[in-house]
Amino acid sequence: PATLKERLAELIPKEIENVKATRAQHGKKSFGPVVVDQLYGGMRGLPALIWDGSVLDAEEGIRFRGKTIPECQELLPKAPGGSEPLPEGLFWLLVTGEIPTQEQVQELSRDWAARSAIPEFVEEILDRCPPTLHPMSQFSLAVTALNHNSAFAKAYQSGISKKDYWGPTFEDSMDLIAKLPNIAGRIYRNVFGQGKLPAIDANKDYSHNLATLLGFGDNQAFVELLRLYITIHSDHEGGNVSAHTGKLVGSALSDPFLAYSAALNGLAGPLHGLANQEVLIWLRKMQAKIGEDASDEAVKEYIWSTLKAGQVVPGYGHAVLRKTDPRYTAQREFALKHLPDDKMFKLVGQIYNLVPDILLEAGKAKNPWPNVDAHSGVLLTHYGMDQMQFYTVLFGVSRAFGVAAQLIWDRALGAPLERPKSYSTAAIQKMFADK
Ligand code: FCX
Repeated sequence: PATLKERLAELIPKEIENVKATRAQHGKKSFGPVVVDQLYGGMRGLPALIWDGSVLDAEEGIRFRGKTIPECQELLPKAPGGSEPLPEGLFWLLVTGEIPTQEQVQELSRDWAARSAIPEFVEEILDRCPPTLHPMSQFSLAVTALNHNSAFAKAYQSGISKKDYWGPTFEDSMDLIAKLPNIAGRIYRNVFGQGKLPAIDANKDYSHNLATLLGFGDNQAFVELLRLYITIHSDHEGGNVSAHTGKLVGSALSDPFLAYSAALNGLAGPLHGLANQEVLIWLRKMQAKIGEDASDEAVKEYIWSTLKAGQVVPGYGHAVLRKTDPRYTAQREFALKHLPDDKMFKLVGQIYNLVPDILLEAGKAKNPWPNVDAHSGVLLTHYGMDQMQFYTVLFGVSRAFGVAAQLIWDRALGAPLERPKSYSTAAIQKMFADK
């Protein structure tokens, strides 16, 4: 069977034609008006980007190349004895739109293991970081430094033709994904003092290796959790902060390492990926204040006190979603299967029954339902990973899959430099002075 790169090489010319035909037929058609509030309002709902890998429906949630999370769980290849999808298969799906064979997925695992080593100077950068530097900052530093060996940057310097951009972008993207476990593992062990980093095993899948580097490789349930975790966090259409940052920076022909480190800096914000850390901190504070088996009344009061202090309830709300996030549901089902009696899991369930009504009553949030971050930390804590400052790093490992797939296609399709127009408030006032 074809390798991922071979299959991609077959798909690209067809897709270039498809885009050409679409633009020829529809290029001048309007999406409708843009209203001034969208300029002030974080561009909500503004049609501005193309990305085929995943599309988010406000009611239904994410679909990866048309497939829901339960469909991915059913259709994507699994590890022997496992029941969660292998993220290798999800990456294949994001890149090609096709479900790979078991053999193709195994080949990806082997390829990534073979590419997994990080340069010694990057190890040194990480080893010199003070343990007080947030793991996400360390992560971003290390990914930036990988640009040292970028195939794309090198090819560009030697005058590569535009039509060949995707080749070295593909190689860099594969290297990027492959090297993240060694970076994440090193950060985890450096910051939280968990012994020496073991080697990647060329016969194990990506998530198993990541779990091993983090010190949880013997726990099959944790390995399964990582497979699910990486799959569901990989992509959330093109406009979220991390995916869009990666795309934007990549549009300047910054290589995938530079583009992805920029994306990581966006993911590190508390309204985005850092929310998984914030949820756990919030839950711990709640437990410290009202005890472990608190009544609904006490929990409600705590939620209200968060809102009254001018803070957000982390893990709830979404810029696009208007229903419970299917990524939350997938994690809840995992918990029901593997840790139904966990106390924190029960607290998360209790909060799920209380927060939406409170957010509705408070009357501001457009979506009172939980997002992906409301659940992930509780699952990790259950298996002993209770260092919440590390959680967003795992999100970052996963989000690389979506951003990398996007970068490859952007370069294949010749996506131009992004450069939207900004306006001053004075210009807006003048423009609509008599209207
Ligand atoms: N708690 C309290 N207030 C909330 C809220 C929440 N969970 N969600 C939204 N609101 C507030 C907003 O802060 C805003 O208040 P303002 O008018 O005073 O500025 C108002 O409700 C309207 O916001 P809304 O349009 O519903 O939401 P946005 O698209 O502006 O923002 C996020 C979306 C996700 C940023 C927002 O819901 C939030 O802050 N949630 C908590 C943080 C979080 O969980 N982030 C993770 C999201 C995601 F899944 C991810 O990227 O990982």
